Amino acid sequence: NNSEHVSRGALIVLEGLDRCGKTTQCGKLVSSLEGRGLPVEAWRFPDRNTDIGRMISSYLTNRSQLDDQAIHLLFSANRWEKRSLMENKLRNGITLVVDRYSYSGVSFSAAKGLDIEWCKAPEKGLIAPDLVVYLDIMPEEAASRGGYGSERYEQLEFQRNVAHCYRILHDVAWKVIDARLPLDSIENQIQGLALESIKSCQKKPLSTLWL
Ligand code: Z5A
Repeated sequence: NNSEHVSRGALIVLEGLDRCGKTTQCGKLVSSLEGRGLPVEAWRFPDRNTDIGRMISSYLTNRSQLDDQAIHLLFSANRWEKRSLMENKLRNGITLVVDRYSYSGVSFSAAKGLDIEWCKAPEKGLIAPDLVVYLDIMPEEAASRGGYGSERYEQLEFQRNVAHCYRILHDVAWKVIDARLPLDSIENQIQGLALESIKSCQKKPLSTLWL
């Protein structure tokens, strides 16, 4: 472990409603950072490859039922089971570009009517992102992109509630980008923000979320 000799990587999170373009933009950002020779990895939550992730996937595809509180804690546990690996990667200089994080966790559960503070509690102490990019889109517009599949949350009315909860969580450090802009324009904006964050986080220690 040579982590004491390398600058740490940045934790970069993309958030937004379903179909806002997060997955597309995470891919573009990772390629462009790789192209600059920067160490970077693409991550996403839920990570469906673990035992907990498989339980989440089964719930999302309506193959199992769980109480709202139970699924909330599983989503959170799925982040906790990855926390130490994330820390190792960041300390070893690798930037992580993450498609959804705790903000999705809280917004999607609070959208069902769970208390927002209750929803935040299990997220406290996870690694805080250095940059949160919110791809802003009206639920109606996201729905019109088509491809709402058959997963549990892919319904317009529910996405409206999620948008409302994201607005409550919204903090001044978030960078909000209009998700209706052309792909290239969004890509360029995110790239600029990411490079700035990678540079500035080198002087900052890792910090914890919501503590
Ligand atoms: N969830 C939760 O409840 N709790 C948690 O803690 C977490 C998640 C982490 C699964 O997530 C569900 O889990 C999710 C939240 C909940 N439910 N919902 N809804 P997921 O990450 O597996 O699935 P997703 O986030 O819904 O991914 P997605 O459907 O792939 O959406 P996306 O990544 O935001 O969009 P995209 O695939 O990049 O783009 C969508 C389409 O729009 C595609 O055809 C693009 O070509 C097009 N697109 C993209 N950008 C543009 C622009 N700029 N203009 C025009 N068209 C565009």
